[in-house]
Amino acid sequence: MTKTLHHRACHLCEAICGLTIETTASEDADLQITSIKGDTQDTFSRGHICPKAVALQDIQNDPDRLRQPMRRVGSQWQPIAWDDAFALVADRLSAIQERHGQNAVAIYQGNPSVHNYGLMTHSNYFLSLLKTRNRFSATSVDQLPHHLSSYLMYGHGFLLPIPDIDHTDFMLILGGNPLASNGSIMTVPDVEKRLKAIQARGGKVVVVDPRRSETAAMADQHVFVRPGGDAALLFGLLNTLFAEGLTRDSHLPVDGLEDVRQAVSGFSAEAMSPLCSVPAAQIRQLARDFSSAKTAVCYGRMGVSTQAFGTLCHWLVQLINLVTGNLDRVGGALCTEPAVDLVASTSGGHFNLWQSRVSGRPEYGGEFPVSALAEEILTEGEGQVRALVTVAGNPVLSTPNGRQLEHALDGLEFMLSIDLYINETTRYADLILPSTSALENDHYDTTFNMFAVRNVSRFNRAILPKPEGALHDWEIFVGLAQAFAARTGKTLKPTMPPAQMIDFGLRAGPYGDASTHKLSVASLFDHPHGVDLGALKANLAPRLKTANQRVQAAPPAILADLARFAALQAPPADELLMIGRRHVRSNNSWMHNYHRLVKGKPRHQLLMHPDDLASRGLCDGQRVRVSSRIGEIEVEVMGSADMMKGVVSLPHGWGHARPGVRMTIAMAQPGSSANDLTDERQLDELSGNAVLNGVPVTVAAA
Ligand SMILES: Nc1nc2c(c(=O)[nH]1)N[C@H]1C(S)=C(S)[C@@H](COP(=O)(O)OP(=O)(O)OC[C@H]3O[C@@H](n4cnc5c(=O)[nH]c(N)nc54)[C@H](O)[C@@H]3O)O[C@H]1N2
Ligand SMILES: Nc1nc2c(c(=O)[nH]1)N[C@H]1C(S)=C(S)[C@@H](COP(=O)(O)OP(=O)(O)OC[C@H]3O[C@@H](n4cnc5c(=O)[nH]c(N)nc54)[C@H](O)[C@@H]3O)O[C@H]1N2
Ligand code: SF4
Ligand SMILES: [Mo]
Repeated sequence: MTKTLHHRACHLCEAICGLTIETTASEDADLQITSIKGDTQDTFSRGHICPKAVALQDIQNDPDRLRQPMRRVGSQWQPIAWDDAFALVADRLSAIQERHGQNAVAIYQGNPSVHNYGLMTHSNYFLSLLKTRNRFSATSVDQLPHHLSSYLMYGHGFLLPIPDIDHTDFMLILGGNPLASNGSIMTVPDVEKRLKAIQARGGKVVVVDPRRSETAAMADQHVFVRPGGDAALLFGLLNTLFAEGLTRDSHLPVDGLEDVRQAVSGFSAEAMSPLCSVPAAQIRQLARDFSSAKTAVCYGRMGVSTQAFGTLCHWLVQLINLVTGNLDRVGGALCTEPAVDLVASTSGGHFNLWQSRVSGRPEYGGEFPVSALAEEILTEGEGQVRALVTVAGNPVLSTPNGRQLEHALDGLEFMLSIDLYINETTRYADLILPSTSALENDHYDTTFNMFAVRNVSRFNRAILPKPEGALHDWEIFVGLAQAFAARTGKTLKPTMPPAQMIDFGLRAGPYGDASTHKLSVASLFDHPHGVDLGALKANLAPRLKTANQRVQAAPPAILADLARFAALQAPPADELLMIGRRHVRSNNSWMHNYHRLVKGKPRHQLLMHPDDLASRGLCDGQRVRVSSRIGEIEVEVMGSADMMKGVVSLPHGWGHARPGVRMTIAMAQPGSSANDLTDERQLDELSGNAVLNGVPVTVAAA
């Protein structure tokens, strides 16, 4: 028996923790993973991991995980050879496009598309050949408002200032629960340690959340906010900063600040308080505390992007950092300078250059909001979607009105899924193409190094051999592109493996050959624990991509959205709003099939304040029916004094009891899908991002 230790990162979530993985080889068995631990020598994560990393071995060994292409014949799945599968896709998609036009094929790209470098580097090699405008992704159920506000203010959707968590004296968190999520658009392994360090150096952490989340519980102050009320709270803060003279000049070149001051002049803390259910005095004090801290940073995440004023929220977050002098400042919010720099190598983006066929929703970066996907399939007429390609996504469980989407998928002429499982979405596919598993694949994180709280770099080598007959995601896209090009007579540009692309990116980047660090893929091989490229620094001014290289504080598209906000009414007294929740042992919809993560008591109950239970005559542990405009589900309710009154919390990604799913462990403890309640018509109208938090519901005994 030979034991070997490997060092590479986990890339299941954004924290990219370093792992030490032991494999054991013996003569009579395949190479086995015998232990997964945090890598204490990792320059960035310093030994931190969460329970999901240990489950990497369960993904590897899961008998339900697909290991060869599968074709659906009636209700049966049959293996099919790769070349036959590629030819089938080329035939079906090209025939549909010949008959109905290019837009008749739609694309949905899910979350792992940014967690797996082969999907990052090569999906467009195939997908761009389809030349369809019907592109969708998980971005519009997530961080679209971050990109849009950055694009409009700084000229590039990836110029996302990150909290300088290691140097700040005051961290104001709205709608993020990094203790469960491990941080998002803030790549920060061991976030708990770093938050405690703020407190240890005499600083403060304040959390704004309708639930006393795990992060709120460790914070110095927790502010309950009505779901969807954050724009009002943030307006109240900004107004107070101006009105009480609490602003500080910025070193950045800025246009439009006077327009902002005027635009928010009516939004006093007193006027905003009824809309967010935060007392005016508390809003004013928060503004004073924030501005008087030596350094401070305001950070908003999922809870504030997936709500009706998501883009206004993220614009306001930027402005609060800007007018207090904390934007582009150590201890405030800083842009990264990653070794492979997507800001330098990609165009800034575009917005609303064209609109979706049925509801006229705006494109951002060439994608429509995914809330419009089902209607594009279901609405007859010229340009109707007849075929769908899903890549690493499960929109039935992750996008609003999942039941309507299921109905739409059922009527497609052809569906291709590139995925590891037969799940709630892929069970509708005609063909599923599975890639190698994470540990059989190399990886370089082009996405999350963009958001990291330090500039770091690491190349992760595959630690298990590629099984015979298996293909990496990138090779699947190359196979599809070649077959489609051959079938349609298109010429295909040559491509190269992802590692080679990364090597070019590293050499062209700020730490590349020309500078002293001399980063390249080969040089990173010598640093299995990662390379630390230093703390974040002020760099925004020279990186601005706006036409005049100045920060645009008052983009016209955003100012135009203020009228929608101004029409907002105070909520009715009997309002009940649903929000989401994440748990550290779960990961969106697809990691419920591993016993070690789901064992113990269920974690997918509806949380409700005890007073709200009592007023409905309900008791803890009872089965309840939750209804919204679009549907109803049954779940177990759990009383929780951590909930704000008038708010219930249900995690998404559950609801595995659907016919045809092949995920044995997940199906044994299925839960119900929050997105059978979320409403595809409830949007941040400006960006088209879905409202997943603040969904009106009623709850009654089942
Ligand atoms: N109500 C509500 N809904 C939400 C959210 C919420 O908070 N509340 N959160 C939203 C957010 S932030 C997101 S990001 C979305 C996620 O939504 P999706 O991206 O649609 O869903 P996931 O559950 O991440 O599904 C990932 C899929 O990728 C497959 N997969 C995993 N690894 C690989 C790989 O390496 N290659 C390939 N080809 N496939 C792979 C898995 O089998 C799974 O089918 O959900 C959103 N939906
Ligand atoms: N364990 C685990 N980790 C994950 C994931 C996972 O599914 N599980 N998913 C990954 C993905 S795809 C993402 S995008 C990130 C998300 O990372 P986070 O944004 O940190 O994720 P959440 O835990 O959903 O935190 C959202 C918080 O917003 C609160 N909230 C809800 N509505 C409102 C509101 O109206 N206003 C305010 N102020 N707060 C509100 C919720 O109560 C919750 O505490 O997590 C990533 N990490
Ligand atoms: S926090 Fe957990 S899932 Fe995320 S990268 Fe680290 S070990 Fe992996
Ligand atoms: Mo996400």
